Amino acid sequence: MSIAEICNKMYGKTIRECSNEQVYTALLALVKKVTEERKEAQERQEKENGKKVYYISAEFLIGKLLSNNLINLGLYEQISQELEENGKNIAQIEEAEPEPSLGNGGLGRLAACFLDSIATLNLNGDGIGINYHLGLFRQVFAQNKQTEQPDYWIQKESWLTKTEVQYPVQFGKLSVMSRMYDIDVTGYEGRVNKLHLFDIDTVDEKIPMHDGIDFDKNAIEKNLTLFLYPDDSDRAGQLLRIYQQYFMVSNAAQLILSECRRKCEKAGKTLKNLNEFAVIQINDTHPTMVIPELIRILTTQKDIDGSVMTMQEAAEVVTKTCAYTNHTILAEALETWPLDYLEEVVPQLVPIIRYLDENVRARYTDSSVYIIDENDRVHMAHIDIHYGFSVNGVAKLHTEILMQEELKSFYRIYPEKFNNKTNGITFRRWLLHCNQALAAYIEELIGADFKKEAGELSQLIKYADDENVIARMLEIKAENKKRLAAYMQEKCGVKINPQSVFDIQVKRLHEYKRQQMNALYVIYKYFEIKAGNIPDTPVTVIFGAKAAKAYTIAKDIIHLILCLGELIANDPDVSPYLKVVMVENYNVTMAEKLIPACDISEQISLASKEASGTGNMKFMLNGALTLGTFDGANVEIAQLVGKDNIYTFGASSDEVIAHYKNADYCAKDLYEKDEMIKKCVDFIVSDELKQYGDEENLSRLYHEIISKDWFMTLLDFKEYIKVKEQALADYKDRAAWGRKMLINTAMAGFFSSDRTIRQYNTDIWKL
Ligand code: F55
Repeated sequence: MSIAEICNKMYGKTIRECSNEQVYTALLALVKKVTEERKEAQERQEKENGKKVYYISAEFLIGKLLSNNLINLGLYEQISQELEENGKNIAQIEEAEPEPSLGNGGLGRLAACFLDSIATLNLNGDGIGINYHLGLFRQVFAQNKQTEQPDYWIQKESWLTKTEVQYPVQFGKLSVMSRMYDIDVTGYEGRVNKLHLFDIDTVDEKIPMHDGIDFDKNAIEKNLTLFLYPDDSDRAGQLLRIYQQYFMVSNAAQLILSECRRKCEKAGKTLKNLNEFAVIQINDTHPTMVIPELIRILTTQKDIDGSVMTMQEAAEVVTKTCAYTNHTILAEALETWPLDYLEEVVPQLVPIIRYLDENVRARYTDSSVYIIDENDRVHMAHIDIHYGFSVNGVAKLHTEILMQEELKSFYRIYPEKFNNKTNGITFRRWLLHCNQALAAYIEELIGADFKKEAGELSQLIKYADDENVIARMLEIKAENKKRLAAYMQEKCGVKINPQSVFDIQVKRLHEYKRQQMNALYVIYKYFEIKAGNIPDTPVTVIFGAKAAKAYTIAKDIIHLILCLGELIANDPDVSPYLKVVMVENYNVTMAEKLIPACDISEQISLASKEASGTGNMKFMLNGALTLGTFDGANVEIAQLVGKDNIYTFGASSDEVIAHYKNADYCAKDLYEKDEMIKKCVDFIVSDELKQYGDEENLSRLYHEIISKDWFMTLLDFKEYIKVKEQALADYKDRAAWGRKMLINTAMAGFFSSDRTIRQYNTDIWKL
């Protein structure tokens, strides 16, 4: 069916007469129908007897799906042409689609890229997660501060399909009935898989955010799937999170076991062979309770042959089925739940967790590998490592640090379980869709193979010294910058100069990611310009970041950036040369607009702290040059492009780790002994800046930096300035810069999530 027919059927109108919203809804119907047909064809072909990967994750930051699905189904060209012929524009239709905000940041977005690649590689694999009614909050700035608003992303017509699948989930004091919703995951010229999102029918969306959440029986039923990770700084918040996690994994376990029972029966086997039919990838520790939950079910319900497994048998089967991915080495981010919280929410798991812990204690004397510690806290990652067959980090350096530092006692016991899987991104969304001009030009140069085989991008290298190619690359970048400027003007009412250097730092706000160091650079540059050192090319520093609602210092950093933006905009001496913008409500959709327009990609985390980063890969692919520390996947980017095509600086991870071990880092010393550092940091609490902001927030941040600076901003600050100034100076030589851009795009093939998923499959899943 054509769009015209659907518009006619749904609204009795022509495409031209329909609103963008109506056309969007018509396209939603069309894509769903095509996907349905593909699924049916797929089901006719395959017997569904093989092994399947279940990617369980509390977050799937899938972004808008219309264009993505059209591209993957091979319909994009045709549809955008039909729309064009009828006075509509696909980009404007896309504006009508709400973005599902089912993730915080990198971890959730990674899960979404992985689903795309699993389907593209024709692997049988589904995602399992939670259907949060209000995903992550919508960020709204008021008085130069972040406020959090509810984001009602689910509309009457959406990509969600309500299914008849329901499972009972038993908590300590109540039981609920779940409902499964599905979103089809289309592969690029590949199969259709599913994202299963569990929900309950009783959620009450009308509960106002500020009412606080009451944890009686009724409230859980109303709140369970309402928010994505509500503030967990108090007991109530943490309990809700355990409720959500168990809800997710109990549904996952029931779904997986019901699918596997069917397959086992057909094959004349029992659930003792579970690992021949299923492999479960545990995305960080949020789904870890799937391990005790599976053991619980396998030791209480009858197997196909009527037998019931012993604890030991069940633990063995589950260990062969589960694999764990670690995404952080920040100690404060490693989940440990107090045993009495688990006792309250999931008492049925406690004897199993105790059994698993006793087993560990019987085998090992090193108390650092126990599951339950001396304070009766349950270390979730320890369950995964003992009772899973694979432990992976997400970049070479990260995995190295896991093995040598954070998890070294585990690495000693289980060296064979540890492996690295450097993250990746889907090139469909992060090149073909978000940068259509560049994708088309690459196709002109090297053909279309790179769309399926990202490694083919390396063929671009042969044009590294071709002036015309470089000129065209620069032209495409300039067009993308103009488009972003127009978009920001229209949507946010901010004017940015498309001739300026676009220096962009977009990612969650965290002290370790050091947005505060970039803000200090802005202060430095402000002084420079005031002193008459006018930059050759104006600079636009763009930030985008949400801070967790209860993360005070992170919110203070946002306040600093917004105040600086206002102060500079109001200063006619400086504003022609320097502009600071913080985009509101940074999300996947905004990323798709910012990344193709970027010149300098800020990846400035304190070495050893950013497990991988994936924004760094998106920027590189789109021809931005990285300004970064030797952290996470930056290390691998630097190796690939070579030192002339990246701007690196800062203390190494070894140095940083040594500082922590020796407790010898002192921010105060650096602040007092260096006049320039002192001048920049003091500006945070200057009268000039306070005009635009709040004394309390600014002085709290100031004191944090001079007295604590846990992530060593001042350690790297001077070198950061130096290298950033070098990058800005290099920008002037457009041809040389364009060559660096081309090399970055050419070498980005390694960071395709197709490569990552092939490695997961070869080394871990073995589908
Ligand atoms: C979300 C919820 C909790 Cl409770 C803890 C962490 C998160 C989260 O969003 N983590 C996250 O995004 N981690 C990031 O994962 C990426 C994908 O592996 C990495 O690239 C990135 O370095 C890491 O910080």
